[in-house]
Amino acid sequence: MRMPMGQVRSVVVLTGAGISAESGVPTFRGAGGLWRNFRAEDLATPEAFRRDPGLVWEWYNWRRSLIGGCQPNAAHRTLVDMESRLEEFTHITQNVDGLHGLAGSRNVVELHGNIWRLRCTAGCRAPWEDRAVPLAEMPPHCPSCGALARPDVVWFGEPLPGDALDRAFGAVRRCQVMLVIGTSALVHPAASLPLMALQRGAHVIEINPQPTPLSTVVAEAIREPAAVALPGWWSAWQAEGNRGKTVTDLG
Ligand code: BV8
Repeated sequence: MRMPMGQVRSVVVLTGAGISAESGVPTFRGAGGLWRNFRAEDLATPEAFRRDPGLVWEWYNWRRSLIGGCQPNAAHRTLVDMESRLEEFTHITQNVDGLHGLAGSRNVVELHGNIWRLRCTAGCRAPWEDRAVPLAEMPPHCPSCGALARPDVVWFGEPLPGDALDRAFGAVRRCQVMLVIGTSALVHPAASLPLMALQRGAHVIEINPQPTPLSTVVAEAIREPAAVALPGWWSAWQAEGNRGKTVTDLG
């Protein structure tokens, strides 16, 4: 079913680990995924960190070294172009790899935090960026008060940042089109965003080489890798006269 081009005023994009796959960042649940070697419950939880902060930091230090060598791909770059041309465009990501920012996306809603930011476990100060690979100190400590530092990411069982969730839900309520790119749609509450968009009558498009729980309910399921499908989709959108215009311009 084709998208109602003329009625589009607001576009939302939700990305998951799959958009970074072609940059060489392992996904969480796919073949060779990050979780394959570790159970998420063992490492990405506050309990795991309390039990063995050194082990959890070893995992994050390893992931940072993996991601540190990766560059954004054509899908990341296409989202930068969309952000610059679409009047109402909200980019939401579950990813913590920072590749959207590296590609040049300026206004990304990071639902699960960012692996390049650390925060003080005593809460004495705001989170800070540390891109050192490997980390200078293991495990790292707060430069202000000396307490143990933690990755500034959302672990399982932890609430998502309220401001990020508010922005995400607000944008989904307003959108006519939502692109869901590279996510298994299993992790909540992020996975509820496409369902909310569908309930409100938005045209939801999934880009994923594999089927997900969303595949049977979205308007379009594009079974291709993001770095191939998204540039093509965006070119077709612009060719059909939606050169970054909203419905008021299109008449
Ligand atoms: C919370 C940061 C409450 C850390 C991450 C039962 C039902 C519903 C919910 C739950 C439940 N049981 C427990 C829960 C809650 C839980 C949850 O959802 N669990 C799931 C597993 C069932 N959620 C939480 O705990 C959340 N918090 O609920 O708090 C609360 C409220 C108030 C007070 C206290 C508590 C927190 C969730 C956040 C967890 N943190 N990451 C870190 O990364 O170290 S989640 C982690 O998974 C990443 O952020 C990742 O992005 C995210 C989702 O995974 P995906 O991005 O989808 O990646 P995945 O590998 O799964 O899929 C990749 C896809 O890409 C695949 O489909 C593949 O086919 C596709 N692909 C591959 N190559 C390509 C491609 N696509 C396109 N192109 C390609 N080339």
